[in-house]
Amino acid sequence: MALRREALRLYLVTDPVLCADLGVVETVRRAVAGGVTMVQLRDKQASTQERVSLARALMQVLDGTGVPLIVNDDVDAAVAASADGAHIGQSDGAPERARALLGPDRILGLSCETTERVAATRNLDVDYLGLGPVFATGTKADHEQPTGLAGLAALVAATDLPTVAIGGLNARHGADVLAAGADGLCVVSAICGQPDPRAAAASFFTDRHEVSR
Ligand code: TZP
Ligand code: MG
Repeated sequence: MALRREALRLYLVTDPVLCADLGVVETVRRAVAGGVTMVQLRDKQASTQERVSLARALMQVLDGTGVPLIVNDDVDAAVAASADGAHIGQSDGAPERARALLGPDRILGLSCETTERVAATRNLDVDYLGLGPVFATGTKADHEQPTGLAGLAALVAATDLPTVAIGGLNARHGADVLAAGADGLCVVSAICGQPDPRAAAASFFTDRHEVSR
C-alpha cells in the first residue's frame, strides 16, 4: 500500500497496558470508527510470533477501511503478517536493511528527534518521518528532550517527506501541530485507555480542534 499523506492525519499507536480494559483489537476497532487514519502495533514486550498474531487480528479489523497497519520495531513481523509496513527508530537497525526486507511496496516510517537526523534521511528510501517528542510524555520511558512546537516546525522544515508529530499530543494540539507543518498527529494515551476510544478519536475532528479530514 503506497502511503497517502492524509493517512498520517490521526495515527494511533497501540499500547497493550493502556489498552488492557478493552484490549488492543477492540480499542483499534472503536478508534477507527471514530476516524483514526493509520494504526501502529507497538508492543515492546511481545515476541515476533506474538506480534504476527496480533497484526493479523488487527488487519482483519482494518480490512476494507483503507487504514494502513504498521508494525513498530519488528520488520520481520511486519513481513510475516503481510502488514502494510513497519516503523523503526534510530536504534532499530539500518533503514536500508528494513527497506530490503519490506520490499519497495510496503510503508517504512522512521523516528527522528533532531534536525541532524532529519537531514540524514535525505538519501534514504523511507515513506514518512515520526518527529518528536513534541511534549514530555509518560508513555515512553527515557524519551529524548521535547522539541516544543517551534522545534517541531524546524524538524518539518528540514524535510520534504510526509511527517507526523508524536509525544504528549491530544485533540487540543491539532491545529497547532498542523500549523507547524506536520501532516498529522500520532497519539497513544489520547486514545488508548480512554473509556470511549471512538469518541476520543472523533474529538480530533470537531470544529473546535480543526483537524479536518
Ligand atoms: N515516541 C516518542 S513519544 C512516544 C513515542 C512512542 C509516546 C507518545 O505517547 P503519548 O501517550 O501520545 O504521549
Ligand atoms: Mg523502535
